[in-house]
Amino acid sequence: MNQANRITEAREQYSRAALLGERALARSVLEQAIDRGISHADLYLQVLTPAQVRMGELWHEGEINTAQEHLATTVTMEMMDLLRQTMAPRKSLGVRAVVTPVEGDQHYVGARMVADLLLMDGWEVDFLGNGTPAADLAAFVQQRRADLVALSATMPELLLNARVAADAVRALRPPRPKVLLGGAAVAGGDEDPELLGCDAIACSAIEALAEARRLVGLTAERATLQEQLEWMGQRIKAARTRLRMTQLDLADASGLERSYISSVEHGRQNLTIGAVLKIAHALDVAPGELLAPPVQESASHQAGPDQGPSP
Ligand code: B12
Repeated sequence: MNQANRITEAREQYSRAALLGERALARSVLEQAIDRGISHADLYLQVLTPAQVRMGELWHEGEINTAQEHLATTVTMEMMDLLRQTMAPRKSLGVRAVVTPVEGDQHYVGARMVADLLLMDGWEVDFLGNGTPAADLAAFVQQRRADLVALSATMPELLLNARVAADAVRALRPPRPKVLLGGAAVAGGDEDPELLGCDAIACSAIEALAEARRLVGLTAERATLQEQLEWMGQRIKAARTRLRMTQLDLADASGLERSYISSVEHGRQNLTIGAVLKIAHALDVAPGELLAPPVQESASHQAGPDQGPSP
């Protein structure tokens, strides 16, 4: 069975277990997936996320009631607690993020996922499970000396609350934290960060990693798509050669064509998120590491030595 089929199987088994509230079964599905070489990032983005969306849809369609939905969501949060304990974070980046849903938004699973992906990427993270009033949030991030506040908004009608929170954070005395906004409400990519009072908007959890690093000065200015593809190609090639793999080896391990890998390494291929995840998994690196541009060390943020080669 190839890796894509293993992930599909894990997703289906996990959805069933979570819906039934079968914690032990859900846990064994995830443990088995890890034994089969599925990465934590894949489990988050390709198993837990779609399972969670499916459960919520069943609830919205009236197929399951609120109690069943809450049980399933609780199982997913518990499984994320377990996965967090077994993940191997990258070397510390020396930066701190506060991640929170916007006030009034009860959807917190996506925010928790972003928090965990940042943890995996080497951030210190404070996750606030519920939206916090703007003044309290600002006071908290100042006290924690956070470098970044990541706001998660699922419902467009709550974007005004994102603006209020962002304004409160941006009114803090310097050096104030940067504000990154994401979540389903802005996933279309049409929102203007300035209008929403934020420093940046990221359309997906994967994009969040590169954007978060950029905002706190761990990377260069916003890259063009072509630059980003070239950096990624160089990082992939460097990781592949470090593992003494040929392009064909990487193609086999990731389930992609060799010609595709060649285009990627030359910065000529606009990869899908699925392809990034497959390649990251085959190379055993965090997806964010492949997306991150070369690290520029600043006075306040010393990057770790494991950031990969600069092109
Ligand atoms: C599960 C669910 C619920 C659960 C939430 C459980 C929980 N505690 O989180 C419950 C049942 C409680 C719920 C309640 C409601 N829900 Co609901 N819910 C969903 C559902 C099905 C899935 C949400 C989810 O968990 N997704 C999984 C996570 C992992 O995905 P995600 O949130 O998108 O996060 C990813 C990215 O967006 C990104 N991301 C997330 N945050 C951030 C932050 C940053 C900084 C970045 C960069 C990226 C990022 O990374 C994540 C991982 O990939 C969605 C529909 C859907 N298909 O998405 C509706 C949905 C969001 N809900 C909806 C509604 C209407 C409601 C209710 C108002 C219903 C009601 N009448 O009571 C209430 C909530 C009211 C409120 N004040 O919040 C609507 C929203 C409509 C709209 N306005 O756009 C949706 C779209 C369903 C629909 N089609 O009608 N819901």
